[in-house]
Amino acid sequence: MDKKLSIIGVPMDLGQNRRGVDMGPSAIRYAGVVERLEQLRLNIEDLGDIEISRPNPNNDQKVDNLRNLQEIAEGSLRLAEKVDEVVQQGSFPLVLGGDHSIAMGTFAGISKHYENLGVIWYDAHGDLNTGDSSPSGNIHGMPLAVSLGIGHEKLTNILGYTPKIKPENIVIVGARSLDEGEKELIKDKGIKVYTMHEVDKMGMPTVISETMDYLKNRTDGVHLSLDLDGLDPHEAPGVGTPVIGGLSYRESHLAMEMLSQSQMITSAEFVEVNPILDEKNKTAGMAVGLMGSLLGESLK
Ligand code: HAR
Ligand code: MN
Ligand code: MN
Ligand code: MN
Repeated sequence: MDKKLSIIGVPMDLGQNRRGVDMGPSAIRYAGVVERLEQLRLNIEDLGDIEISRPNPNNDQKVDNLRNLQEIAEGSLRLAEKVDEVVQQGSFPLVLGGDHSIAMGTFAGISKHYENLGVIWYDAHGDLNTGDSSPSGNIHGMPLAVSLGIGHEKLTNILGYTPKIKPENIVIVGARSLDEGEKELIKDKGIKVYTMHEVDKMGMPTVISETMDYLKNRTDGVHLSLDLDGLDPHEAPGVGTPVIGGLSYRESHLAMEMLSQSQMITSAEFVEVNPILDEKNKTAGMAVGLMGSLLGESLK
């Protein structure tokens, strides 16, 4: 039997300030994700989109420096329940964002099925803020902290358990914009980080080999959370918080191929595609290209 894969769209844009990232799942579908993955002898089902409610646009809904807390917590729970179901059925969850706040729901649904879920956080940012440390109040800058059990209880306790992830099971790749509070947390918790400095010095092949060696013996599943702003905005302009000096498409493509060959990846999400800021849907197209490589496409 072909391997089963379930696509779940999350039209979430409440975790940040710029509208448009809610159309990410449509843009990725329009770029041909289903057709592309069907060529890999995968048994694909597209489960459509999770319902995300609209907050009142006339007031800035901030609780404890957490913008749109209630709507994000509710949407995350719906996503978590769907992801949980998919994993239970033995299918590979492929989650399409939406902003990165959706990772809280994805982790909640996946991690209950693993003792030691590993995470590769491919991102320009650490997303390790709390309401106290966040400069913006944007929850898309917090999901990794939340998954460690650090943050508002409405977020840390999605599906009724916390923490979702242990700090020693996380590897961040591509970081180049970390806030002071995030740097402290990284030191405190001993989180493994390959910033752009290390990627440039060591090269992507070494970074990914080391990442796989590091996670191999300590985890029983590995989730890839890929934020398209990890890529350089000259190549991938369709993101809400671009940071110059990023990863190239070629480096990223190679990283996906190496991860594919390792057969270690058990779930994935691709987030922060914003078609309004994009050029002719090319960032969504890159996301689809990276998904193809991650899931087994080869060049010969
Ligand atoms: N660190 C900043 C903040 O917390 C910017 C976060 C941007 N996050 C994302 N996800 N785009 O990586 O506000
Ligand atoms: Mn992110
Ligand atoms: Mn980011
Ligand atoms: Mn460089």
